[in-house]
Amino acid sequence: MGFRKDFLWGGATAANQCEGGYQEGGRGLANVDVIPTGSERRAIITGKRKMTSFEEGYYYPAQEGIDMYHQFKSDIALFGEMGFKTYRLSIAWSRIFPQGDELEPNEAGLQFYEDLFKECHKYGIEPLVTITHFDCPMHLIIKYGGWRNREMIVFYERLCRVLFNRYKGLVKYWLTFNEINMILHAPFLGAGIYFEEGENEEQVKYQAAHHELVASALATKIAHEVDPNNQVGCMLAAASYYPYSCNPADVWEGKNKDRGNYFFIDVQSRGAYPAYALKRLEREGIHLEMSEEDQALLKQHTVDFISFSYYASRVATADESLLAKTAGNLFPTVKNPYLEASEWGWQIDPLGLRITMNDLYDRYQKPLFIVENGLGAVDTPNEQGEIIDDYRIDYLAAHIGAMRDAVELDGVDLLGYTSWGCIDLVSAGTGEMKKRYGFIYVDRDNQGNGTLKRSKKKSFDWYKKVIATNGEDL
Ligand code: P53
Repeated sequence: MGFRKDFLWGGATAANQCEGGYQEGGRGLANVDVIPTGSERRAIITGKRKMTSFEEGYYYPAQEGIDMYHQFKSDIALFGEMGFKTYRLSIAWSRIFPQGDELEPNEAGLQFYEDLFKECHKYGIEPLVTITHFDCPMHLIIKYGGWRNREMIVFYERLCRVLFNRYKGLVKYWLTFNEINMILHAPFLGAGIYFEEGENEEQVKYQAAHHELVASALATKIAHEVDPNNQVGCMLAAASYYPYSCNPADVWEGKNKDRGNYFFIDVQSRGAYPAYALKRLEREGIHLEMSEEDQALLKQHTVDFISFSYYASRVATADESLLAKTAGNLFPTVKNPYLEASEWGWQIDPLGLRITMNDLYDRYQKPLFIVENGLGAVDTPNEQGEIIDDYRIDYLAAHIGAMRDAVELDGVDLLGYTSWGCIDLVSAGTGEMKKRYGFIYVDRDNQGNGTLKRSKKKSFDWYKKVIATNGEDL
């Protein structure tokens, strides 16, 4: 009963939110570097406001992140102390190919990750590597237009070949694109795309998505060729939509909203564009350049497992007047009157995780991997300087409990769980430091002040116990 014996407990980060060192080791500039905090952030990540270099008067939190580039050894030691079996991290593409279109990789960048992976193995930690978590070399955006351009597949393939060959034996678990559906909601952050006046944005986004889907299949093919032990996953920003009411129009809306996200995984896991998507694209006058070779590749090289993030469930309605009452986040949702929300308006719904797991497992019948989940909250040290984050423990205990139900009671096959931001890092949505997810506190504020010193929160020992008991003692 319970979780597998080899269940992969751990935590997750992304290069752009923790590494910093943006000019170190020959690293090139990336989209994530030039995204500032503040009121224009949303317009920038959604591709409406173009920012392609540093501008006067803005603060760019990714430049230094939490300085993990320099502190990864002591940070990984702390993960080891908690008993992590896995650590999810991402590769900063522009460390490996600073411009993106070079023929030869940058050795300093490759060495950095090699050292990092070796450090993980010292503690028996299996790296889980996201090949791209939102970042794209800036040169590829300026010269080629990011993922809107088919050439990107060539550059991504080159990156993948280098990674799979260099890290053979060090890395076994790979994710091709973080939250691949984010391309629809934050195209500059997700895929290096900004829009030109008057262009058909949906056309651009779906063509770019097609390029990513083909690149993902190609990566899966190469990963398996280089090492048959490699396991490749897709990654979805998941959470099922609930219909706001039993009005069939709301139910239908919910189903279509879900399909808007499943579309990507349907292609990556089942190997073809689903009928509903082809019909919708046709109806909306979106024409995709898609060759027979593309279709064969998609068919033959489907993913080994389904990974996803889950923070909050979503609500769909056909009633336009309710849609105005959105509750935080980049995903359109109506406020759910039955749920409490976080300080950032993300609704807290542990059962929703079990529902989402069941939906995904019913649909794909492949092992699942929860690679992000957690509570973004303000942590205030007490007089002794400790962080007593019982709210975080409550959130995680409830979600891990629901995940255990999905495994024990529903029979879902789950490979592992990595909580998001196991060490405090920069928020992707807002660029803030004060939206914290970690078991480890980092002394740094929204303006970039602070010593960067690490300290354990109350949840540190709690998670250590959860791992030691394989999720029995929450
Ligand atoms: P933050 C929303 C906005 C941006 C990225 O988000 C997101 C989401 C949530 O669906 O996706 C993931 O930092 C992402 C992480 C991110 C995390 O959610 O805005 O993969 O990079 O940090 C949490 O609180």
